[in-house]
Amino acid sequence: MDCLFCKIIGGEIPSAKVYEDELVYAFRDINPQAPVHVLVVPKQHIASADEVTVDNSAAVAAIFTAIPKIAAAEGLGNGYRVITNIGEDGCQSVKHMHFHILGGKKLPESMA
Ligand code: DGP
Repeated sequence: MDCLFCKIIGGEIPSAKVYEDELVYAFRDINPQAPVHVLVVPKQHIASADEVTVDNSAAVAAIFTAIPKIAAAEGLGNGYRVITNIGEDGCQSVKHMHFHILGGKKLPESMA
């Protein structure tokens, strides 16, 4: 499968890793939109959050267990935002589910 984030997880494409466990990989976004901008992805290829099922939902639980650890390590004690884009209207550019952690400043109130 020709998937950019699968290649990053596999080390074929370099990334600035910030966290890894059995199910989860997290790395800095190449085009940061806030002082802290980390992408958290399942090691298993899941195309988007719209593809989550009871059979693969352990990956989502693992991601949301990792997120507070990453946020603490990044110094985001004052708050942060977690976003996942889905499909065409959601402007998802990479078809491997990922959660953006954005923080390090007061974020805009508007989300859309
Ligand atoms: P989205 O638009 O939600 O699909 O977000 C995809 C993000 O992936 C976007 O913020 C930029 C980031 N990105 C794309 N290619 C690379 C890459 O090769 N390395 C890293 N670190 N991030 C990438």
